[in-house]
Amino acid sequence: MSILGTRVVRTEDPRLLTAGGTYVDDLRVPELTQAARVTFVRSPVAHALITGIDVAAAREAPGVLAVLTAADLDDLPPPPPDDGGGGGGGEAAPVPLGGPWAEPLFAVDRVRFVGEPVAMVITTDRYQGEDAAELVSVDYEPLPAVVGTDAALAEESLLFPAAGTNLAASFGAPADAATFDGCEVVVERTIENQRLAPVPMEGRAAAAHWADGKLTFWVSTQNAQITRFVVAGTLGLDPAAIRVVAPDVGGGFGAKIGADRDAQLVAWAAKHTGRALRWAETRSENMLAMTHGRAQRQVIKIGGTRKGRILAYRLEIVQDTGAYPRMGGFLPFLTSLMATGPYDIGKAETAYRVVVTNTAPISAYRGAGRPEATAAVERAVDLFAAEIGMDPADVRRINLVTPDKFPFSSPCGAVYDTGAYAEALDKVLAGAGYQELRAEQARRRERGDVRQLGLGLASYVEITAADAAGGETARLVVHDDGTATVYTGSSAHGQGHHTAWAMLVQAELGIEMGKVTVVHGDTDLIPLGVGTYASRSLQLGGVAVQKAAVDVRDQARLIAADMLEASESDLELDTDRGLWQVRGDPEASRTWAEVAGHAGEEGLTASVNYTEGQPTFPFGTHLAVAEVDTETGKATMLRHVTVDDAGTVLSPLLAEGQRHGGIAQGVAQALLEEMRYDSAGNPVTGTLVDYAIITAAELPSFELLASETPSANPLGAKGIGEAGTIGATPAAHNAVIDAVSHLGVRHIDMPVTPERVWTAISEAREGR
Ligand code: SMO
Repeated sequence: MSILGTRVVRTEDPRLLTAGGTYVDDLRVPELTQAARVTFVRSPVAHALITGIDVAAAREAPGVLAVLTAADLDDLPPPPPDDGGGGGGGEAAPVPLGGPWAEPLFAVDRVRFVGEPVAMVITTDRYQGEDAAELVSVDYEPLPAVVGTDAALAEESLLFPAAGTNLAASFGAPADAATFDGCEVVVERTIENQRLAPVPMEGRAAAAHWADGKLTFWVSTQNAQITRFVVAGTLGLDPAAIRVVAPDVGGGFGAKIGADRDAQLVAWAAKHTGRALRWAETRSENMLAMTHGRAQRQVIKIGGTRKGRILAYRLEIVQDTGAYPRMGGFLPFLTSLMATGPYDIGKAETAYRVVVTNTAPISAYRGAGRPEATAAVERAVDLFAAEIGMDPADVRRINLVTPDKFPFSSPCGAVYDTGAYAEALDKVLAGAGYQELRAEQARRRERGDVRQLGLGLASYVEITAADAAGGETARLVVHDDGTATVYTGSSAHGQGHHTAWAMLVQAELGIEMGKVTVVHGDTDLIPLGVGTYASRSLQLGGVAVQKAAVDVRDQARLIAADMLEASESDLELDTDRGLWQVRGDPEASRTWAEVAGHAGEEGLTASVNYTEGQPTFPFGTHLAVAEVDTETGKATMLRHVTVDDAGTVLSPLLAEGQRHGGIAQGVAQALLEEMRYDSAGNPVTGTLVDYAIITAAELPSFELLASETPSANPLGAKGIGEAGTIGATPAAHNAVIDAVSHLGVRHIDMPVTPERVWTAISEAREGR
């Protein structure tokens, strides 16, 4: 029986959950024994000209080996030219990354956000760095800060005067007045998808060593191979002269794609000074200077018939991309692509603008553009349902894409592969006892209870492995002791790749999981790879592993046939026992160790670069049940019931783990989290006291319902890493609003804190 689909526990956990993990700052390798410590001097102001930097006092401080600023960056290749936009792809608006928009390594003559690196102190010990950094004296001439999308668009202050605008990119057509012709009901609303901090358990960290013309760079990243090319470009080195190693990585959530400027500075400084260096940021630095996510202002407009048929939808986005147009400029492209969600809407328009502000740069964060699409359309559907007085579940069912329409070309340009959307909705409604919950809600409303019940639905579809064409690699070696090693281009940072890839090898070859070692994140061993983001691992990297295993099996069949003097066609592999045997002659068999021992010089090995994959479209429905105290505004989550269909499930335990984490993170956005700045650009939620991450105490046990609608790839798999987040946010958000909708509340922006809910109830009661 195949191990695939069975409840295998995570093989990496005994190591990761005890003292066994080796993160960048834990590395005890010979190259780093003498490593000095890096401490960054960061801008304390949001927007200012730098008129002078005096490092003399810092250079004299105890333990200081060097103090470096932009003036020392004299050994770099010239900055990228104004390419008129390099980011994005496909139909996306080009996002400028070079020319006047280029992001320097150290701030040169201007700082653009609190936390921006201005200088670096290198010391023997870490504590000395904290002291010496205080002695670096920077003269700032303050400029008016741009905070929020309105201020950016007003352009009273410009972050990049040479660009002449705060608008980095724009896309889409002006609203067409005819789009909503024929709609009996049209609802329009401006909503905020607030800025979030990724808060990985392990913050950013890097270490570097330069010797004999070769750079070794250890970094907490989702993509060692991409990082190698990024660093090569920045430092003007041949990629062959760089080895990037990602050891254990304590969470990334999109914010550790590649390597950002702080980490690249560590690599540069090691080469520049010839010293081995280490850097691991503090939690405070992480909150300020790691990229943030989301940060969209959205205008949603939805129209249809009084019987619930949605006919037209328009989504307009202003994306706050923070101080520099990094990947944040690309997010609204994905939001636009998925704007109409799982609904069959005849007319749809999207438009977006990307603006810079004096805040931390925005980048990918669990879902990267797709949660924002779902949050918008799921609010829109609920607003529409409220306007026509229909149950939101019924409005969804009427408008979901029907099974006969797949592959479905959405009006926003995506082609959804497979799906059973209404089935997912109905499964959740039945599983939750939706009608009984509505009856309970009615009773509480009738009685005028203080604690009211809210039901929040979110039906979603998302795109995973959107960049499938980039492919993923795998190399498999079976050794002559019967063990195997997988070298994967995918990159584990908590997901459980070791377990999953070993399951695939056992399923194909019958080599027990315990005998399979998985290696990732070392460019000397795996020069070619893409890494882990966009929920791409299993459907690309996993398929590559499987294909490598099939290749190895085909080779082994020839060898075993030769050894047993039988014809190939009589050879069979017993995957339960891991034995090659001759059909009808149980005595004639060979183990993997024996077969590998007879392989030629090269050994028994296969390499695959799987580039034939296509993006896939996971889908599902979430129902959140919330209780809201109408006197305090506090919402408590009572239940969360979901279908998250990610195609064929390889490892039920890993898939459930991804759903659990995703739901928790999604509910957190709805209820708790927001990274805020004051009007001068000072972060006011810069610690974990002010920035409320969610814990198990705020969450109910999740009720996860099963559903598997295979995709077309060899494993039938779609991505599951982000789906939970995508469905959970609007479900929880809608639930809280639903709990107080009978009081006249139609919308409350996220996070729906007690204060906001209480205010909304008060305003509704006063008829405002
Ligand atoms: S936000 Mo993800 O790592 O694509």
